[in-house]
Amino acid sequence: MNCHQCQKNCKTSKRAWWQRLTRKHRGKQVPKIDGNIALVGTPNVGKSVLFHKLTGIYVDVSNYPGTTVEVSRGVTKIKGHQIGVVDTPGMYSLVPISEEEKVARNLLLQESFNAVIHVIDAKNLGRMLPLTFQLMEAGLPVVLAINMMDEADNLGLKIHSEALETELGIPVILMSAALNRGIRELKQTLLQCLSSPTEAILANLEVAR
Ligand SMILES: Nc1nc2c(ncn2[C@@H]2O[C@H](COP(=O)(O)OP(=O)(O)O)[C@@H](O)[C@H]2O)c(=O)[nH]1
Ligand SMILES: [Mg+2]
Repeated sequence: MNCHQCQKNCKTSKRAWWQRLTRKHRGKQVPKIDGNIALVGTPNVGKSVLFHKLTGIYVDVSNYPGTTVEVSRGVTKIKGHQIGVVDTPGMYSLVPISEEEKVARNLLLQESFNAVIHVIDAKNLGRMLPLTFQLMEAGLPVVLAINMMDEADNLGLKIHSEALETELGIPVILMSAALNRGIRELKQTLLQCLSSPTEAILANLEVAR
């Protein structure tokens, strides 16, 4: 039996259902956002795992305008503050080659962030730090999240985060997003970024088309 053969008055029940739904959401306010952060880095470093650890399950996934590249957005709550989080597509360089890299770069250029978290793989520091420098040179408020520390530990690799912090002059956090390691420290750092927002100096970078 399909809907049109149903004995009930469908029109009435549909209206009642819609009224119930709108009543439920009436009066609810859109949460006030206290700041915005972006997750950037090459593919497979754990950006999306970290994104979900920060934001939970309620995320908005949409195509970046004019492209088929998906961008996820969510909100993280830290000590009463609501912070917008965007998970950017994988990028190797601020000089884009792929569609994904163009989208990631355009996001960084067109939106304003309190912190740009560069997520890197602890096992491949040398290969990944050049993008950190590019992001810093672009004037972005970079926080370096050295992820996959569990794997680095298993390989006997030691990373001196304090020395790196001093050398680079930016916050450095050792973490294993998949194991919830370092998430608390990262959130603490993000709170500090909220109270001292840095304006990106992007004048010398043109938006890639
Ligand atoms: N061992 C380990 N694996 C991780 C960690 N974080 C992420 N991964 C894994 O790395 C892979 C890539 O993660 P994903 O978040 O999709 O990377 P993305 O491409 O940067 O978004 C997945 O298989 C994750 O489960 C971590 O801290 N430790
Ligand atoms: Mg991802």
